[in-house]
Amino acid sequence: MIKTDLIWMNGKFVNWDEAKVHILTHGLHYGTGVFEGIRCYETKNGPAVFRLKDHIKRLFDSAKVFMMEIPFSIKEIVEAVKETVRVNKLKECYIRPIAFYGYKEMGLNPLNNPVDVAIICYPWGTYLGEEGLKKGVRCKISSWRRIDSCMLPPLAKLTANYANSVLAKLEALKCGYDEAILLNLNGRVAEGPGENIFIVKDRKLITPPFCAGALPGITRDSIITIAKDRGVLTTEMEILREQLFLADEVFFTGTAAEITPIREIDGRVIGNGSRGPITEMLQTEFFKTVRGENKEYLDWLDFV
Ligand code: PPE
Repeated sequence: MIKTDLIWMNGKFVNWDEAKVHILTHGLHYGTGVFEGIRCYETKNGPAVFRLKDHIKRLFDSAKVFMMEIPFSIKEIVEAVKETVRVNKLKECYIRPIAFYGYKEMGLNPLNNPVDVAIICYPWGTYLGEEGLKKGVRCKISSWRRIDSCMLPPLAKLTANYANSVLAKLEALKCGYDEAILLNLNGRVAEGPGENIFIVKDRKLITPPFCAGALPGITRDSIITIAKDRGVLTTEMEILREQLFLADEVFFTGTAAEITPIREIDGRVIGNGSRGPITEMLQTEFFKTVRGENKEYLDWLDFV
């Protein structure tokens, strides 16, 4: 990973190498953290963070599920994110805000422990490779099922949830694939380990609803809006495994993954076996949007 200079920790900047926590940090032992993934892109008018307020609102929503009181306001965290990008003199970067129950007492009850908050910015290129972005990636339907809301809350970005994602990712990689696709407990398509998923069938988009175990993705929402404005409608509907195989196009959306086409799933070639035309159009429009070249969505950008 590429280091930057300063990390924001509990309201102060510390040097990258000094951004440490105690070994008894509650979140380390029990997964009691919440986080976000945000990207900042270079535009003609300087670096701009994409949908920053929406990401920070989601961070606070995730915290609510853990009964975690973040000791800063949404506004303070929004400003702190921009300040962290600024002090590190970054033009483009990935931004990782995290809040977690810290060190004081051991045991499952986290409520007596402090809540620590940090914001880290660093350059992060393509999530599934430059080639993946252009030609598509190969996916395996995981033998792990997406966490169900009766066990862990898939709508919240809790660090604990990512144990499920890591298991799916490991399995896919060890089997020679680029990425996993997770089904939910009912065997319907949920999402990728770190991405939402869409299929294209007869020029229409379908994506799983939140109750299928899909994170309320901000890229997902952006793509639904951009597609609609270009006459491509999205239905939020349960997706069966075989609908993936029979789709004209399939793609992932996510802050890290951006818009990544899927060209093969469990040995079945999807569509023409490469990036499909609607995926390509949406990818192009998405990249124009985040770089401030689509005037209609300028209010999604927070200039640093
Ligand atoms: N589902 C999951 C499970 C998920 O983690 C992400 C983001 C999404 C969907 C897409 O959400 P959004 O970024 O709001 O469009 N995953 C973050 C972490 C990835 C990682 O490997 O770390 C991200 O993309 O930042």
